Amino acid sequence: MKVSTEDLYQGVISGNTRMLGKAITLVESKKPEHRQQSEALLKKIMPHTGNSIRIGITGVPGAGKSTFIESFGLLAIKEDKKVAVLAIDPSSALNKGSILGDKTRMEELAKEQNAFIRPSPSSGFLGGVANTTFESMLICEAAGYDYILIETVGVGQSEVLVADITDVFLFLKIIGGGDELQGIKRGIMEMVDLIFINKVDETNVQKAKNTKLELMRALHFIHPKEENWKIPVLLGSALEHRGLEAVYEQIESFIQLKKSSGRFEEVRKQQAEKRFDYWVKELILQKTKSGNWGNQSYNQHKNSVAELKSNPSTEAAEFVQQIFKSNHLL
Ligand SMILES: Nc1nc2c(ncn2[C@@H]2O[C@H](COP(=O)(O)OP(=O)(O)OP(=O)(O)O)[C@@H](O)[C@H]2O)c(=O)[nH]1
Ligand SMILES: [Mg+2]
Repeated sequence: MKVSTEDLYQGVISGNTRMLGKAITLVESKKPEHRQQSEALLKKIMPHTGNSIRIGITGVPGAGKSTFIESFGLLAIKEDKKVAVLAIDPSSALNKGSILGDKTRMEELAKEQNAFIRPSPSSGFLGGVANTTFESMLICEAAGYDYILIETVGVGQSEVLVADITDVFLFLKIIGGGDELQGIKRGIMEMVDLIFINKVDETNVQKAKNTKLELMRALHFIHPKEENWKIPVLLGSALEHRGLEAVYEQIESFIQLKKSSGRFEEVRKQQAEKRFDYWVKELILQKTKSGNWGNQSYNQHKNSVAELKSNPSTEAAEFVQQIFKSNHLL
């Protein structure tokens, strides 16, 4: 049964998790009728958004991101905070069961009244399909969550996408394995605000300290994203709940610093601008694909590019020119 925008709105702002789930499903939907309701809902909730700390977590597959989120989430809940997790499930496009896998890994957190865990299929996150993680995050904020934790897929563009919508970007590293092995590109180091070396126990603490030194040397050559912030490299174990308090405190200090310098607001404004551009491109492309442009259809142009008969930029320029002309915009 269709739920009205008003009911969704009331449900979300009163913190009803069933309605929160429905609202997220709505913003994730690509159906035109859902898009319209989704925008109406987002418009209504807007005054209730913006009050969380948005945390992005990256690291190679298996680094312990989900385990970290669970552990960190439990700690935040102990501090009387409400925690929402938007986990991007990398393998869900291939294997539907894996969503459950990730959920199981956060089973302790999932039991908590003040936690909300939402796995999203990565098929809706990477590639040519619109990603709506930002909008899902706004809905969680309207529902009163203090921390929003977003796990990246750890491949391709997902780090950039998550870094572009969060206030703090955390990098989970495991001991050993060269930087290339861990997929650490310089670009990632430039996005990071805090590093946590995970899976540290008494058997490998010396190796972990060496890894920390290497990382600190590497950081020395990187232009810091925030002035006056020295990127902390912390050690611990997400599984055994060690070292998480220090992460929690450092995040608090980082947010304080950004707020007092005005950077917190400044970055959020820049992120909102990027998000606007993202949607303009996305919506124009969608309309362009489905629109009727006389004999100049999107598919005709795309096919001739696919057949390697013409160069993509020339074909796109001709097509766009045609659209604007047919609408008397030129
Ligand atoms: N020994 C040890 N194992 C850990 C620790 N943290 C996570 N693990 C284990 O590492 C494995 C991978 O952990 P996940 O939390 O699923 O890692 P992830 O980065 O979310 O993995 P993907 O989502 O597949 O990229 C699991 O078997 C965890 O139990 C830790 O601190 N110590
Ligand atoms: Mg995971």
